[in-house]
Amino acid sequence: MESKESSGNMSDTAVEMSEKKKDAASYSADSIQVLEGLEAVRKRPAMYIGDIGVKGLHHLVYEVVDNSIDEALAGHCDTINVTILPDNSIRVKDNGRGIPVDMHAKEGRSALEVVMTVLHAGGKFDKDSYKVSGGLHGVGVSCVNALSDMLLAEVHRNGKVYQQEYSEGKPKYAVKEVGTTEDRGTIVTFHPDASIFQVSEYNFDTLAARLRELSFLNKGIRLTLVDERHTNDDGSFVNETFYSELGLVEFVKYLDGTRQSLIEEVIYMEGEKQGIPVEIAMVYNDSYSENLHSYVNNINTHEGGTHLAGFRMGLTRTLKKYADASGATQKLKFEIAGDDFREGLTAVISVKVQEPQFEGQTKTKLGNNEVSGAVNMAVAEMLENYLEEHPRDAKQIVEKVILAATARHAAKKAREMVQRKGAFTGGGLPGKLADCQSKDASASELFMVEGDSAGGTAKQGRNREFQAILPLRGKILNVEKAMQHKILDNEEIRNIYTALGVHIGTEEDSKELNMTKLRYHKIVIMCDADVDGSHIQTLIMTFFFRHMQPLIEQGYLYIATPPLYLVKKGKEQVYCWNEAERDATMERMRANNKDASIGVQRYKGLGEMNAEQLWETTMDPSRRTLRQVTIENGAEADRIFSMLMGDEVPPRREFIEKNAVYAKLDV
Ligand code: 0RA
Repeated sequence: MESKESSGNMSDTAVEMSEKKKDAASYSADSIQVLEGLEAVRKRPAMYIGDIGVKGLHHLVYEVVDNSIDEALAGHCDTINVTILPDNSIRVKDNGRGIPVDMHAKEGRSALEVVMTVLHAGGKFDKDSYKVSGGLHGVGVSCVNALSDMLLAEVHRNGKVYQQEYSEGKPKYAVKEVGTTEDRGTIVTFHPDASIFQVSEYNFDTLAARLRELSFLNKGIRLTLVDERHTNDDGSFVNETFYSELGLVEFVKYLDGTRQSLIEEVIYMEGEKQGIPVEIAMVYNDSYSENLHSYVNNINTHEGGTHLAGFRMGLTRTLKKYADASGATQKLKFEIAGDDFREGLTAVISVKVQEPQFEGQTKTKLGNNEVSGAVNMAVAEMLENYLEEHPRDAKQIVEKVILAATARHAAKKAREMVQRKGAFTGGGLPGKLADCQSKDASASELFMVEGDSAGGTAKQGRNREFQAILPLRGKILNVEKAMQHKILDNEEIRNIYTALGVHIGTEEDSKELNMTKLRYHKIVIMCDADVDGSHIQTLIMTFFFRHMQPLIEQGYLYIATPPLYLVKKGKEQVYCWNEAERDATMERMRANNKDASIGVQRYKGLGEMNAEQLWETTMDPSRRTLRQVTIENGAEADRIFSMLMGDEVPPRREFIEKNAVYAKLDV
C-alpha cells in the first residue's frame, strides 16, 4: 500500500494541457496524422495511463517492460534490464529479436517508427506472436513516447545498430543506422515529460515490487533493476535481480513468507485447459484470512472475475466431495459455506487470455465466460491428485475447513445478537461518535482519532457541518490474528462499522462489504506521531485492508498529518512537518533578528495541541495535507501486513529498521 501526498481535490481536468504548436521541423508530412493520435494522449493522459501522479509515472515503465515480456513469452528473450538513470530517465533493455526496422509498405515509414508513434500499433507485425501481456490499460509504448520529452529507441538487429529519437512522440529524424553489433535486442530510454506529470521521482521499491511480481508470473525470465541515483557502500549502484525458476510455487511461498504452513508442499498445476493457459499455486496456513491473487495476462485482477469464480467453484466442489467421502462432515448440524474452504488459503491464479474483456470500476475484472470452466476443471484435477497423494495434508485441510465453518456459525449468532441489541436501542449510531450535520456522504468526513482526549480536542476544533469524530480507545484488535467472530465481538470495530454505515452481507456465504449506506467519503486516520500512534495507525490500516478493502480502492481512506514542530520567536509561530523545515525556519528567524530567542516545541501527541491548532494544521481542508491510502501492489501489501501484524518478530524489526520512519507506512 502506498500513501500519496494530496491536498484537496486534484482532478484530471485540473491539469489539462494547453494545446502545443505542432513542431514544424517534424521530418515528414506523413506523421501529421499520427501526431493527432498522440496529441490526444497528451491532452488527456489520465484516460490512457490512469493518472498523472505517482501511479501513472510508474505505469510508463510497466508499459515498456510489457513489450519485452511479450518478446520473452514468444520465446525470443530471457533477460530484461531496467535502469533508473540519475535524472529519473528510465532505460529498458532486452535481448529479444529487436523491433523490426524495415520499411512498412503501407505507412511508408520504418516499422520501428510506426510502433513508436502509432497508438495501439504494438502487435501489427507479428501475427503469430503469442502476445498476451500488456499493461493495465494496454496502451502500448507509443503512449509512453507521447508523454516523454525525450525517448530514444535503439535496435540491435541483423548485425547493425539502428536508432531513432523522439520528443513528445514526434520523431527527430528518420530511423538511422549508427553502427554494427553482435547483440540482438531493443533498448528504450525515456524521460517523462515534466509538464504532464505532477511528480518526477521514481521509487525503487515500487518498480522492484512489479518486476518481482513479473518474475514470478513469467518463470525463467531474468529481470534486473539498477538505480543509478544511489550507490552502495562498495561504490556499486543500488540494484536487485529477480528470477524465478518455479514460478507461482515460489510466489505463494514468498507471499506466505512468515506464516505457518499447514501442508507439506505447495499445491501446483500448470497447463492448458480448453485452450487457455492456466497456472495455479496454493497453500493453507494457520491464519484466518483468505489471500487470493489473480492475474490475467500478467495484470492483477483486483476485482476478480470469471477465472476467480471458476477457481472458487472448483475448490469448493472438490474439497466438499472429499470431506463428505471421508465422513468428516457427518456430525455437522449446518452447511459448510464457500468462505470456509478458503480460510487460511493463499493462492495465485494466472491465466493468459487472447482477447480479455475487462469490466468493473477499475477495469480489473475478467468478463470472459469461457475462462470459468477452464479454471474450474484445472483446480479440481490438481486438487484431487494432491488430496489423493497426501492424505495427512488432506485431513489437516478438512479439519481447518470444519473449524472455519463452526466459527462462522458462532459469528452469525453473535451478529444476530448485535443486530437485536441494535434494534433494542433504536439501531442508532455509536454513542462515542460526534456526527456531522451534513447527510451528504460525498461532502462528509469521519476522523478516527486515537484516544478520548485527542478525540475531545478534535470535536472542539472541527467544522461540525461536515466533519464527524470517532474516538478510538487504545489499540484496536489485531485482526491479523483473530477469527471472524472475535472481530465482530470487538466493540471498537463494531463502532467503526456502524459509524461508517457499512455492513457485511447477511448471506450465508458472503463476506462482501455492503457500502450502499456509506456515510462518509473521506475517512481519516488521525494518530499521534510517536511509536504507539504509528502502531495504532498500522492496526487500523490492517483492519481496512483485510475487511474494508473496497473503501480503500474507492480512494476513501486517508491519513492525517499533524505537524511535528512549532517554532516560535516573539509573536511569530511556524508549524513544521519535518526536521528540514524546522531547521530552515530557525535559520530564517535567526537571520531576521539575531537577539530574540527561538523556541522549538516538539509535538509528541495530538493532545499537545489545542483545538484551534489542530484545526488549522491538520483538519482545515484549505490548509491540511491528507495522505491518501492506495494499494499499489496487492500481493506485496498482503505480505507486509501479515508480516507486520504476525507472530514473528525478527522480520518485522528488520522491516521497521529498513523503513526507519515510524510515522510513515508506505507499503
Ligand atoms: C514485432 C516483431 C518482432 C519483434 C518485436 C515486435 C519486438 C518488439 C519489442 C518491444 C520491446 N522489445 C521488443 N522486441 C521485439 C520481430 C519479428 C521478426 O524478427 O521476425
